[in-house]
Amino acid sequence: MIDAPGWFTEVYPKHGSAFSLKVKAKLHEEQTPFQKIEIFDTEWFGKLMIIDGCTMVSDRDNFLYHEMMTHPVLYTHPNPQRVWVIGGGDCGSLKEVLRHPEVKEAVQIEIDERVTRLAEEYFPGLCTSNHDPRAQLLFIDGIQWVKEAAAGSVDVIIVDSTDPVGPAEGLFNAAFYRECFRCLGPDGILVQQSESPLFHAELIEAMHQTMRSSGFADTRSFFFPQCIYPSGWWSGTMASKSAISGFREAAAEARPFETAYYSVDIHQSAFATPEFLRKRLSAI
Ligand code: AG3
Repeated sequence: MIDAPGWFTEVYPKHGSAFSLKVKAKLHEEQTPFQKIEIFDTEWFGKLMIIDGCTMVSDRDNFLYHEMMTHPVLYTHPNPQRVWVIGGGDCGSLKEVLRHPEVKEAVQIEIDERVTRLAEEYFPGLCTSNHDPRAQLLFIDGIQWVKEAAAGSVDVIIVDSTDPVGPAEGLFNAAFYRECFRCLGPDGILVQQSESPLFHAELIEAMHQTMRSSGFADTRSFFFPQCIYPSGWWSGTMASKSAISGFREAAAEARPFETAYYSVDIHQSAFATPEFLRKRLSAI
């Protein structure tokens, strides 16, 4: 079954499960210095980008992930003017960030330029803000970038990476979080994609612990559906330099752009923590 012709399948061996999409054609395949990238045209999910065998983006459902990796954090920070997206080479997060008029500069720091070039070709809808005068696209290592950047030089850091293996592994440890902490201004917030609450609860717990021990005063996870990712249920985790006490609800309500998923209700409900995770996180 798993190798059924005409289907793309990502297998999760550890969790005895898999996810498949019916494909019409493979449009592209290349090995970059960092990873293998494949692009498919699918039956119902539109274009699909795969990196090292893992689903990254589909036309159909990427709005869930990109809206949730950007709007909750930007409406939690009191005044987000300077934003970095680490990873995020498909430019979907960058596009959502630039919908906020209060953002004055957004820097995307992607290690693999090919991800962006292929997104421009196959996912033009994600790249519509790449030429926004506030945007800067860099193709360098995000770990190096945070090491060299000036203290207090950013308000929000969004880590939009692949799973914590391969090129993204170094984005999930204390050394990286400490540099992010140093780069962030006084109310600065880091938000990072944090995998599946069902499959990776121990990773989410470890992230909270490591973020706190790296200096962050407050950490919160939020949850959203993402059917092309393992278990179909995904999360992001925020680490804030100051205590998080709610969000800019009136501004979120009056947002001057359209969303397909994010709303004030979604923002509030996304932070409700499932009991099995609350038990793990309550001691941190
Ligand atoms: N970033 C998260 C991808 C993780 C998916 N994991 C998997 N399929 N095993 C996606 C990049 C979107 N900008």
